[in-house]
Amino acid sequence: MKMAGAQIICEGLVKEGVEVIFGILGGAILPLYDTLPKYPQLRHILVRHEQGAAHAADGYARATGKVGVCVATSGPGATNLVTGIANAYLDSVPLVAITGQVTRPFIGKDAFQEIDITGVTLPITKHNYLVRDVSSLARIVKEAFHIARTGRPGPVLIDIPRDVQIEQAEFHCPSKTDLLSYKPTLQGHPAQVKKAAKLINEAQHPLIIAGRGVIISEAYAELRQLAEIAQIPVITTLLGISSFPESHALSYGMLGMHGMAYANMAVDAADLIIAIGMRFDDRVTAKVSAFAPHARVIHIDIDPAEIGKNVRVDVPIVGDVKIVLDILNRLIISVEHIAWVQQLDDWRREHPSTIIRDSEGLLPQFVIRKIYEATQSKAIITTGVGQNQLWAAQHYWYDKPNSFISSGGLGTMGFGLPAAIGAKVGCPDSAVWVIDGDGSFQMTIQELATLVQDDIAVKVAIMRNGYLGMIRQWQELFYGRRYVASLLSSPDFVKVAEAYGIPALRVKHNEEVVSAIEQAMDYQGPFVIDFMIEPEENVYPMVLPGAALAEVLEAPKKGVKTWPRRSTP
Ligand SMILES: Cc1ncc(C[n+]2csc(CCOP(=O)(O)OP(=O)(O)O)c2C)c(N)n1
Ligand SMILES: [Mg+2]
Repeated sequence: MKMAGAQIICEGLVKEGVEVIFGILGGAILPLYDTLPKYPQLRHILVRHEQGAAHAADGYARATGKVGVCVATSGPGATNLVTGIANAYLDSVPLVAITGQVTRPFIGKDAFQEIDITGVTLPITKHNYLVRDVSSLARIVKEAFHIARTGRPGPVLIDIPRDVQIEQAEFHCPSKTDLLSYKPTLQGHPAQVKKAAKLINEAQHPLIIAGRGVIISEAYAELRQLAEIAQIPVITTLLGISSFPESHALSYGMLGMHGMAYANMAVDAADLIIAIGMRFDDRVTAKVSAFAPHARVIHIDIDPAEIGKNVRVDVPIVGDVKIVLDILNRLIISVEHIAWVQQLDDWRREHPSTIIRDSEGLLPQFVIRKIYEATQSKAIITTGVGQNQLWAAQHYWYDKPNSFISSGGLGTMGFGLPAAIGAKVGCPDSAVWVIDGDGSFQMTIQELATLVQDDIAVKVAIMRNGYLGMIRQWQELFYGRRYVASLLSSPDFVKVAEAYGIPALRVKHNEEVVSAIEQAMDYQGPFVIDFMIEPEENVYPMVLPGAALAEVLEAPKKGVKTWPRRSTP
């Protein structure tokens, strides 16, 4: 049966199991929008800025494991997606971005709202297409989803001229996608897996570093099994948070620039690093030449390009984390590393890292801890970028798999709110909180309207310090406290929220925190809380740029109060 290109796109989306698309319309994508009412199974969520569409699709994809879909018109609509696409690219998030393009005869003529978006996004997409022939559209949509979700996931963009959306063709979709030059390796090489098992079985001080690959591969049980069989301590990257329950006795938190001191010390002392689905980002390794100086390194990753990129690797295993661990675990001998685990526990006692000092003023760490307690570690947390993000990583303890959604690779301010929209739409039964900065929040604040129009019950906790805080922290530490352009005014967020039709509270004192959180949770719809936190609070621990992981700066120790990190030990 013949159908218009726009209908072919919708048929393709339905076949791929798409349920939600985030977007904003415009002239070049009108034929697609005009067709949407024929497909009520495709829920469209109108955002207020295309960056919001891309981040919402990203949050949706991370929270559900499905492919997120965003749609924009040509020119400015397409370029507004760019930051969101780059964000998904760096964090390996499966996304399909559909953009309208000017009609084929106008391509290359600097037509109204013409931008070469496939050119622009070439380095930040896993693959992209400009569709010149309507008869290839069904195949391309299928391929795009296949590429986005398989192997190392990533964003794929399909740019579709308006006349291609209108032109008719037979709907012919191949039953299978077979791309000669694209065959991700899923099975780890058996000899390499054996070598890895031998190293693990011989190690005295083994340490697992879990990354987002564990979450993407849903290898929670396999990771836990490996850790438990051989009693191996587990630390995570920022994006690996919630790949392993943080209340587990073998969990030692996040490593890296703002990681736990004891996690960084463990890397320094380990004789074997088992790096799983992570990519040795510079925020993780700190000074590369001093990274894990006593350790052999096993690196399991689905992307061969990651092997040996930043850190020398003794046993590379290219494959899907879940499949590799499943085989590896069968070769691991059950042992206990009593002295080693004891050593980490001692370090954790001596360098608690998540202490919250007594303070008259409202501390962000305290607020986040209270959100953690109130939600009982069951919420999905998304974040802005900056201090708020690191406090959210450090002071909420993630037990629920895949419950921390944050912009790691690109570090995109403004990610939190739209990502939460996507997460809540994808997981309506989960509580979803954004822990945001006052600067980050203002970058995509307009998405409050999306919460209202589509009745999305996201709870927003703004850590208002009146600064671009992380930048101010760097100015304090490295630029002689010269706070050039980091002092940040903000509107009255309570009034702003109310203007959008969202109830909101301002919290200035410790005693008000719990009741405000409870009010937000009791309310059925979206809710905003403006927490007026101590303006010059810093994020610690911190590894200074250029320093080794083990040279970690800890929070000042005076008048501290410690919260027990976990029941055991
Ligand atoms: C889009 C974007 N622009 C600039 C930066 C650089 N940057 C990193 S953190 C930060 C400050 C963030 O301020 P805020 O959201 O208030 O968070 P805080 O650190 O105060 O918690 C800035 C400007 C960035 N990461 N992203
Ligand atoms: Mg701030």
